[in-house]
Amino acid sequence: MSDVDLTDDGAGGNTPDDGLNESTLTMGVDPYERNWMRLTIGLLVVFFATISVAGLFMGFQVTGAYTEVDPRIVLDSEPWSEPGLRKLANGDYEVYVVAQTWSFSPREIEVPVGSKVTIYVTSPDLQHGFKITDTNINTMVVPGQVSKMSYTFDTVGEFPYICHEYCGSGHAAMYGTVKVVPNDSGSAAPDLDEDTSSDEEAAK
Ligand SMILES: [Cu+2]
Repeated sequence: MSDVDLTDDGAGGNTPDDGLNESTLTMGVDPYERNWMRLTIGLLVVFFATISVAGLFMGFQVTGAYTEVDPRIVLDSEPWSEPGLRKLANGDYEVYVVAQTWSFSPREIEVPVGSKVTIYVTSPDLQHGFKITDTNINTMVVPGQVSKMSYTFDTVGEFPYICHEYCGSGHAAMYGTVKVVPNDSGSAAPDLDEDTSSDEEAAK
């Protein structure tokens, strides 16, 4: 079987029944190879477009380390000594979540529908994961680093969160729930115990 000589000057070499004479070669590239090149370049364009749209318009971002903490003492100091939900304003909350073997603290986060929640997560021991179902909240939790993410909960319901980095025998027990409740009181301020205390603290 004769090989295709891509440096062939057309003066000879290919026999007519190769189907690879000079008229079927563009810039000396075999038609099949040319199609694979097109497919490859097309896929690169699709991947680039996918990442661009997700990053620029859908809020998918690499979660960088928001700040660094000392994992050996992080739980001894504010705000990590009292993880949980804090109200910043109507419809605007922040929550500090500690992921450790083998639980999340807090285990339940309750906010009224429409609330924007900024989440800070850290770990004092091992590497864990933090993923809230049906949202784009999904990060690794690395000891010594604080991951920060925001999400607006627009639908009433329960959104379980889980650890998705295997962290030992109790890994499967690492879960919790975001409860998004109807904002039915008329006033935008929900009656949450944490909110009252944080409001008082904020007023000081
Ligand atoms: Cu885990």
